[in-house]
Amino acid sequence: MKSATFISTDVIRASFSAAMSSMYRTEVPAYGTLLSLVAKVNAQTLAASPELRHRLEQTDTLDRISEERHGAIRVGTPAELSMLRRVFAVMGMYPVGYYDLSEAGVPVHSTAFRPVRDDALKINPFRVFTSLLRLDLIEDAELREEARKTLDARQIFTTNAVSLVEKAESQGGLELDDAALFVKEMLVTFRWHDQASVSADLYRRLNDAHRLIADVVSFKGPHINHLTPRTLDIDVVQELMPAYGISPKAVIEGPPTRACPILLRQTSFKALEENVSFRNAQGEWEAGSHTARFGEIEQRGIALTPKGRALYDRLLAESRKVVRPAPDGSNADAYIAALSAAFKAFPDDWDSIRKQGLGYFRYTAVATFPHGGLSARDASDIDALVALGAVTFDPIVYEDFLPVSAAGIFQSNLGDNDGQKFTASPSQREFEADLGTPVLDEFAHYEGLQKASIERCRQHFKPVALAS
Ligand code: OOG
Ligand code: NI
Repeated sequence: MKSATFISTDVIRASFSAAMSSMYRTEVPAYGTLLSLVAKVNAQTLAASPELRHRLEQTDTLDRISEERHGAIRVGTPAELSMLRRVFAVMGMYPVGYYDLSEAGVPVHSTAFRPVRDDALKINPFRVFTSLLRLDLIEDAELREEARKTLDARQIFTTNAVSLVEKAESQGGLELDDAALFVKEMLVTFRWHDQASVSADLYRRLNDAHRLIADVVSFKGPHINHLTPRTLDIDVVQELMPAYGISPKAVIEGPPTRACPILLRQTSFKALEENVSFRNAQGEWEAGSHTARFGEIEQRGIALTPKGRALYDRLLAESRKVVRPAPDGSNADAYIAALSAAFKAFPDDWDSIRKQGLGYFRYTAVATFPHGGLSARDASDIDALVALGAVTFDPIVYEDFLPVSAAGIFQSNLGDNDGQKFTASPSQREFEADLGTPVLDEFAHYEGLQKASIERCRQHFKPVALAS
């Protein structure tokens, strides 16, 4: 019997990412503009910094940059979330991290589906920030039930998509034709619907409870709400956006501008007001509008250790105590000044970040370094190897998200008067039960990558240690 040739999950993901990008470019033309702007700035940044280009080449991470984007969707039920987990697994994407947004007044909790292995990230790092609506946070019991009924009645996956997921699971992969069909069928789930599945009246009531509830409940599917390209210099893109006809939110989320980028910096343009129709009591379509889809860009920096992350969280909180960024941007300059002042306490050179254990690094043995030049003790001590120039180190890129930034991005799309408060109630266990699996702990994962690279260096210089 001829054995099946399965298409690699990385190839399916790359193909899906490209298909989503081209769909979103048609749906939201400003996204296309943003892509060209980011490509231009990235090319300029690389041309101006041969050192950066060299490090990206050395770590085999240059090519992925132009392919790199993340998207976001919001679903309404545990069944939708757990089916998504199975869908993303077909593309080699797994849930990493738990984000509680209720703390920030947004009634969802989330994870990020993304490739995990290094080689998979290099081929295509596409990720999807996925939020589950917290119906339990809707106070009005009647509205909550109406929302639940509406959600339970919809099917966001095509019949073909579901059978292909089942097929991939039972055979252990998909062959070429099935993989192509899978990508096509899955696009249907993420596309935009300009006809709401609820009445204008229910939409209004959901919207009054929270804009996001209306966004999740009122449509046939969880339209992709943004796709975010990665830039190598977010300050330049932010400054150039207006000249390209795009008006960005007033402040960049995350850490301030630094010589050594940490974690993640993001900025977005406001959600578009789009025409949507609702059925009225007579069954006729009525014109209305909905705002959901927006544009975002991001710059990624080093993944921080729990110690580095605690420092980051503390400094961010400190600066927000001084100035809280107003949604209308009126105090943007004061916020940026307070942020920069607070972050003076975060070392801004790779060596200090490394020595103080604030960030994760990948260590590489310098192949040409003579083994004979090392004592056995030095050969097994990573700090000694670094000091002697026998080993180099590169920051491990943060591949995940930040809840405060995510909340800022959510908020910038909710308008100024959507300050509804929800009781902060992280419930990772419930989320994982709904998802059908635990999420991967991001810190443990980065730690593992760093450790493995240290072990490779030790192995490389082991002959010395054994010889003496
Ligand atoms: C997701 C917002 C979070 C990010 O980059 O932090 C996000 C959403 O609006 O659904 O995408
Ligand atoms: Ni985003």
